[in-house]
Amino acid sequence: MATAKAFHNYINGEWVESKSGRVFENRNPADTRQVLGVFQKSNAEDAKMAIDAAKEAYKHWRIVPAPKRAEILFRIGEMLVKRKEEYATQMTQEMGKVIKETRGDVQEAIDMTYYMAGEGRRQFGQTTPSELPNKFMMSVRMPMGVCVMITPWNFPMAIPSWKIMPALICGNTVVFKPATDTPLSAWNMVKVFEEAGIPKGMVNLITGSGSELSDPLIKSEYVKVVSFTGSTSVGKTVSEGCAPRFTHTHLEMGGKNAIMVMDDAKINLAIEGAIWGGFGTTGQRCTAASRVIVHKKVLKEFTDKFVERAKALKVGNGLNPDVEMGPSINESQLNTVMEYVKIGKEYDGAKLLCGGKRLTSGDYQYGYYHEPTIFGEVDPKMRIAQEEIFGPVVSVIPCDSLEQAIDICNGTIYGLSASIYTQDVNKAFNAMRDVYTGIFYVNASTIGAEVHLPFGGTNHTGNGHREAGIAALDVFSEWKAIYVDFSGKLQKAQIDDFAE
Ligand code: UN1
Repeated sequence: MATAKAFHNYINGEWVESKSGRVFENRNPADTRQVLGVFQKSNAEDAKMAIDAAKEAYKHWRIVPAPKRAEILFRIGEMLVKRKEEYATQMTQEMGKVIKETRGDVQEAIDMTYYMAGEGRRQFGQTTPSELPNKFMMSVRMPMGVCVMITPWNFPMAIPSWKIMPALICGNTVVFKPATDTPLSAWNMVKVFEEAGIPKGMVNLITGSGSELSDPLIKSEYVKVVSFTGSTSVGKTVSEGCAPRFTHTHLEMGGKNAIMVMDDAKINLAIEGAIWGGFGTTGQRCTAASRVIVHKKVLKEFTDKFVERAKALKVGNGLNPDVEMGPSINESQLNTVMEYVKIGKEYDGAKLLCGGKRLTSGDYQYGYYHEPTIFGEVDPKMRIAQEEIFGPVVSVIPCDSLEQAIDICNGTIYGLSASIYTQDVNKAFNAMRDVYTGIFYVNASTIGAEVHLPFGGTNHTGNGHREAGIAALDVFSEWKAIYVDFSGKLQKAQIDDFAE
């Protein structure tokens, strides 16, 4: 067997091995015989070096004019465009989602890069009249310093770009720790940064396990922002780890998103939305539609057709353009899916309508494949309807009215995305107002957010911040209020304030 290519960390503008002397393999979840490369299993020393490099680079980068910072981002965007197909192909190989979706992932990174490059000429603050004559006042966004990005495997280029691009345009420097399942896409992205000519230390990449790197990264006194996307339980650990130093955190965590299908909905459209939202990315999106709340009047028609469509989905290697659903990311994720199918059947007592099994025949034996699975007659309190599964498992929950659908929709600890299918504008607006999520769709699925609106959720999905859109700048910059007094004297009103 040919030896797999070794990929290195990128620290202070150099490609370097980990001080640990250890590496880990990156295997294709669609065919685990394929090793895509070996990557550095970094340790605390590597984390420290990366943080030091970012800290040093910050001294210069923070004063580079934002429109000049933007020029580098525009170059990165152009290079990503040229490499889109190559990077999408490698992404499908390393994490399994189908090629159409990985093209979308790279495209989202391109879109975010251009969008944030545009912010280089905006980053507007406020100017407002002073109470005093001959005095101006304004607010400006200031960069913060070293930002640590801990990113997930399900959007291996898009999500890092949501964090890195706004951080850079605001004048910060970055330590990037991608998920262990997708180091190649992270490496590809950083390769583009290097070739676009970023100053050394501006972006540093260290690969390795979260459990080993989390503490040295988030507990460093030099790190000013930690931006994390992943599970709610890990997010809690990140939050607690950052709290003693008041390090700013941006957390984007779990979801249990619902599509509501009303009795006046266009049923076929709703079914397409439920298929795309439930089984796109093999259900491994935080925005995945893992619950479909259906009005009883259309329940039978919807369910029959939904199950028929799910059964017909072509599961396989995502590089095959006909394939509609790829494998789970790894064995442990597949085991979670199988565990939840068992919980649904045995503990919850829900009705399994289709799927429910791992696929093992033929070429499936080499990957982590599972059938698209639908449970019917699901009670909203069942575990399968409450807990994030992150796999191709959808619960159909019956309802009697819009009000009940909204209650069910709001009845989990999460609040990322939701959608309604209806032809009634009043129902749509009612739901839009009363559903407590960060993202809401009308007559579209729960997935497909674009880069220029805020992305994030309520409740245990987030901690109040949003990425994407202008909102992202609030994560990676701090306001400074500036008063300029050109009266040349201590103005009386100021004295009065003190005299009171
Ligand atoms: C995620 O699920 O982790 O809105 C991100 C969407 C994608 C991003 C999803 N643009 O579904």
